[in-house]
Amino acid sequence: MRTRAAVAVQAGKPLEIMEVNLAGPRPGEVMVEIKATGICHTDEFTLSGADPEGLFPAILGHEGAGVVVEVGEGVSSVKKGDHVIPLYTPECRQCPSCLSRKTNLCTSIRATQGKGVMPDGTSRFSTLDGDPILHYMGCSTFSNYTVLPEIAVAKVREDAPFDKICYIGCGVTTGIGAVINTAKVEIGAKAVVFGLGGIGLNVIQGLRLAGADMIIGVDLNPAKVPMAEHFGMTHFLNPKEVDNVVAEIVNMTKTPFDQIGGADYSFDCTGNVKVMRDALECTHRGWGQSIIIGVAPAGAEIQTRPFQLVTGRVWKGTAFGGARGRTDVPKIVDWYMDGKIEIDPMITHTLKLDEINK
Ligand code: AHE
Repeated sequence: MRTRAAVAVQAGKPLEIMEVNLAGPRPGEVMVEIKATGICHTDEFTLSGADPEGLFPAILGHEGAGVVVEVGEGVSSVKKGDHVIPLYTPECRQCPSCLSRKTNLCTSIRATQGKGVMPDGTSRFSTLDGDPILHYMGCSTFSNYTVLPEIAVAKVREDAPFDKICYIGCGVTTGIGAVINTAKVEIGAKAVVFGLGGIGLNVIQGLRLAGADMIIGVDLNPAKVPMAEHFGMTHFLNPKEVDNVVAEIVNMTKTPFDQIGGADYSFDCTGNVKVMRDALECTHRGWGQSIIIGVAPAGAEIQTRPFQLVTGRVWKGTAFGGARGRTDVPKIVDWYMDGKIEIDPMITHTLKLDEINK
């Protein structure tokens, strides 16, 4: 069939809207009509050419929602008409990673996914001249229709609005999941969120959901304060206004019973490796945990004194918020529909596919 898509023809160039060919789903695959998609910083990271896994031409996009229109042979978990959210972290429930119960990072198709192809090594997209166009993160949601492996779609309730729940395909799950799955934040905790963009806001609402007492937001842009406070930030810190961010946070988190100070948890939502160091070092001696979420530039490395870890601090990372997509994403859609979490205030712009480069 033919479909319209925003194609990343080459690194550093705007996406090109064009008609492309899309082959039907092969065994174990499904075709989805994408009803809405978000644009994530990671799409931009890849388009810029900075992503070592970036391959072109490709159809980007990994934060979508839509309807199954066709299923390939052997597909049993979804059927035509089902509402789904594509998963860039699939859940096969059979690979050593899924079976370990220690990680959400299913590895059954990650190798082919990183090459921009379906599990059989071929692409379903091509130009009208027949030249292959690569998939992206196994999703390619910047297309009116796409094909994904069955294990890379989460079936969700049909009364949820596509233009809101598409955000659960990445940002919402990544931020909230980092709190509840990766850090496992407890009631009463003191936490710090570095970077008050979409991921940071979702970390903040995850912290509020988890019952954190203190949620310190750190950002260079004070204009982000109102939205962060709306989602639950209790204190704001602008690094430009203090001499030493780490010392400031340590002092802010001291209590009459704890004159050592330091956050119980911190989250990096910036991708800046210098901020990641501050995020680690502002956590509490003995038990502080710092969770890296932000995508750092290719080749960038983190640094700290080993003593920071020797004295009990833990540095962790998280992808897709530690969520098992087919199991957890439907629940997060329910949380949104039941009013436990908010998405609507974060949807600041709605564009047509043709406006995607705006
Ligand atoms: N291809 C990049 C990896 C970029 C990266 O770290 N991606 C994050 C965020 S994706 C959604 O925004 C991630 O979770 N990746 C999981 C995965 O399996 O890649 C590079 O640097 O190589």
